[in-house]
Amino acid sequence: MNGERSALHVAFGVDENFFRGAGVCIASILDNNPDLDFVFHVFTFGCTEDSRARLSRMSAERGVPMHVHVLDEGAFSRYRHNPRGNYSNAIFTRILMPGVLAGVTDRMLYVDSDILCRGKLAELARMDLGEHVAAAAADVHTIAQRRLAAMELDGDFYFNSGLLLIDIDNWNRARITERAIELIGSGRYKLDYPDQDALNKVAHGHVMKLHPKWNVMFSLLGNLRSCKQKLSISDDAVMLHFGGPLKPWHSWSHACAQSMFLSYQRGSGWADVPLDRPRTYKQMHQCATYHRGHGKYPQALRWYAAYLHKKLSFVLQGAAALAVLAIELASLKGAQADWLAASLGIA
Ligand SMILES: [Mn+2]
Repeated sequence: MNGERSALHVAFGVDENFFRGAGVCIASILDNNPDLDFVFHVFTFGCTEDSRARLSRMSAERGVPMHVHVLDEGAFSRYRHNPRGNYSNAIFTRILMPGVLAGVTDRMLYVDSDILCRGKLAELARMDLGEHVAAAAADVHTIAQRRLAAMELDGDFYFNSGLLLIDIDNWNRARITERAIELIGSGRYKLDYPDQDALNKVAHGHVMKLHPKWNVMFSLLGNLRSCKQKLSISDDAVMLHFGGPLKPWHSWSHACAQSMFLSYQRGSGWADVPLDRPRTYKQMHQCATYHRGHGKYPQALRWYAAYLHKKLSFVLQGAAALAVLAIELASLKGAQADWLAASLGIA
C-alpha cells in the first residue's frame, strides 16, 4: 500500500444496520473533497456479502481504495447484552483499529457512520497532533458534565468518540487499546457510552480538543418531538453527526437530513436502496408523530394503530412469560420462592 501512505486513511466501524451509513458518508467525503487522496477502511465483526459487494463496486466506480476488515469479536463478545441495548458491539471496533492500521498509515480519521460530510477535510488531514494520542470535539455540555463526574475525571473536556483523528504511534505507545479493553472488562465503572467513556478515561489529558465544526451534533428525535421544520446548520459546520436512535436513513426522519442523505446516497453503492421503514414499536410511534407533525392525519392514525398492535403483542408476550414464572413460583416452597421473588424484584 505504498502509494496509499500519503493519503488520508478514514475508518468506519459498522454492523449490518450501519453499513449503508458508512457508504453514504464516504460518498459525502469524496464529493466535498475532490482534491484529496483517501483510503477508506470499514471494520466489522461481520457483514453480508451484499454489503461487501456494494462497497467494492463503489470503490471501482469512484477509483478510490475501500477495504473491509473483519475483526474477531473476542474480548467484546460477552458485551452483547450490555447495559445500553441501543448500541451494537460495532462501537468497539474503533478501539481495535489503530492496532490493525499500524504500519499502514501514521494517522487515521475514525468517523461514525451516522455522520455526513459537507465541507473540506484538508485542515484535519494535515493537523499537527504533537504528542497527543488523538484529537476529538467536546460532547454536548450536559452529557459531558454527567460523564466527567461518573468517570471521576477532572477538568471540563469530555469528548464525543464519533470522530477521532488518531496518531497511531502515539496511541499504540500509550497502550490505549489494551487499557480501554481492560477498563471495559473490569466493571469498575458503569459505562453509559461504553467505548466513549472508556476512551475518555484512559486517554484523559492526551486528547487534543477540536473545534466543534468537526463534529456538530444533532438529535433528529428531539427535532421530531419539537416539530422543528428546519435544521439549523452553521456555515462553518463540516461534519454533521446524527446521534440518537433516529437516523437520516429512516423514512420518518427530518426532511432536511433525509434529503441530504439521499443526495449523497446517489453517489454511493447503495443508490437503489429505499429508506428504512419502521420495524420496532418505538419506531412506529415516532413515525406516527412524524405524520401528525406534518398534518398527515390518516397516515398518523395508521401508524398509531400499527404501533398499538405491535406494542400489545409485545406486552402480551411479556405477560405470558410472567404467568409462566408465577406458576413456577407457586410450585416452589416458602424460602426458595421468597428468594426468587426478591431477586426478581417482584416480592
Ligand atoms: Mn454516532
